[in-house]
Amino acid sequence: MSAIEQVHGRQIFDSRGRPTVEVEIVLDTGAQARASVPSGASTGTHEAYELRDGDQSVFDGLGVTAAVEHVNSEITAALRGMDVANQQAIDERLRELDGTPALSRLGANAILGTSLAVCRASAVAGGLPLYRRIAQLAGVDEPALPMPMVNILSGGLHAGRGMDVQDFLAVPVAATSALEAIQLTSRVRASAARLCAERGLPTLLADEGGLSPACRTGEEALELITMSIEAAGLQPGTDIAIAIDVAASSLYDGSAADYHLRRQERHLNTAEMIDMVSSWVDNFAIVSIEDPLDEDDWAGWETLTTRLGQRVRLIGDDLFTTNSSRLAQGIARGVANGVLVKVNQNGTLTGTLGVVAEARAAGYAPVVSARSGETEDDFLADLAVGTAAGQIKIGSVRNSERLAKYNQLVRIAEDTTLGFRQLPSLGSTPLAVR
Ligand code: 2PG
Ligand code: MG
Repeated sequence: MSAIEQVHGRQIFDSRGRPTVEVEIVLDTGAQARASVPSGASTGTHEAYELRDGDQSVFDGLGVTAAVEHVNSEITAALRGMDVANQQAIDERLRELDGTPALSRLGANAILGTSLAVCRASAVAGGLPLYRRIAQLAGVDEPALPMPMVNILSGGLHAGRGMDVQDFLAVPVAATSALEAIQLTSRVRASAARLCAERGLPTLLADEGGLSPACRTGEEALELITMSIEAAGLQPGTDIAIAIDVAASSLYDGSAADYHLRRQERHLNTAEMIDMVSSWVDNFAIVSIEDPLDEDDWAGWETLTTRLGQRVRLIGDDLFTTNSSRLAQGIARGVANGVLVKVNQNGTLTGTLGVVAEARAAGYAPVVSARSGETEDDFLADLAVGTAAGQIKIGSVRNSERLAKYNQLVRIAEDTTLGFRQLPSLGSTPLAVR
């Protein structure tokens, strides 16, 4: 047994320069490990609670000194002496200590940083690569490298609302290895940048390293990404498929009960949103759509899933917020067929692994995902491999906080016993479309 001797928190800074929590675990053997916490911009209402100081005179209220203080006082006192190998007991202890459903007392950021650092420390103590340790905890016999979905064009809250839809991503369905996946999507990103430059569109980077060409409509962006795939000498659908994250909760206007597409000055109701998204699926090589409707529009999601659920992967992000009871509700209502997995939406590693297992048991594809605000921590790469999730969403192949994760996948791929996940099919329908 290796006992926890100290849990030490500190305030560091994420890829948007905003404060975030980093936690360092020290074991009685002297071994140490640390982890840090990501942060979203298009956050779901039902996410675990990110504790911010709120003092507007310091970092616009975004400081996390209270959360850090909780790590350095209550959390370290509660965990001191516990066996670092007992992740589940530690995560339960953290939840009990907090005592609120959304972890709002101590802060989900304080708790998650601790939970992830504990996992890393237990990998160090056990002499295991992190992905092997996660596989042990997840009960996964065959860890596997994931298929990435790579951000090419960005809008929404990641790009000053320059486009209404948040993400257009490339999925390298023809890739047979993680390295080839990175190489193929890099070609698409490079040709998208070339096309933007030729058309006089901006090529500066959005929050996740994608381009934000300010297309007025979803169709324009889909045409641009399709042309980028072709200009890279690749075939849309068979080499590179397209994924979309509409992030529709950030378009939804609760008082008017409609979706506001600001770039076109159009307001759509749920049925019109479903029609729009369906026409995209008819006309472009789309394999998955995330959050095409608002996080609480359950009835709309039911209609949408009946209409498109056999043709594309419908992924709930703000809808499920990596939360067991919301996912259970979705499964019971036949809503969506995929779930985005974000550790900080849940708050603990054990809770996150539970969501992955529940998704898998119901035939929902898990997609392990970064946030728009990230640090150099590469935990996510090991999480995707260790859970054999099948898919990972990190952002674009730009910016060190993104590349940290891609580079970790490259390192993990040196373990030649690991397989690489092709895109899972939907029933009998292969997901690469044309
Ligand atoms: C999303 C994520 C990552 P954010 O919506 O899926 O792209 O964005 O971290 O801002 O919620
Ligand atoms: Mg999303």
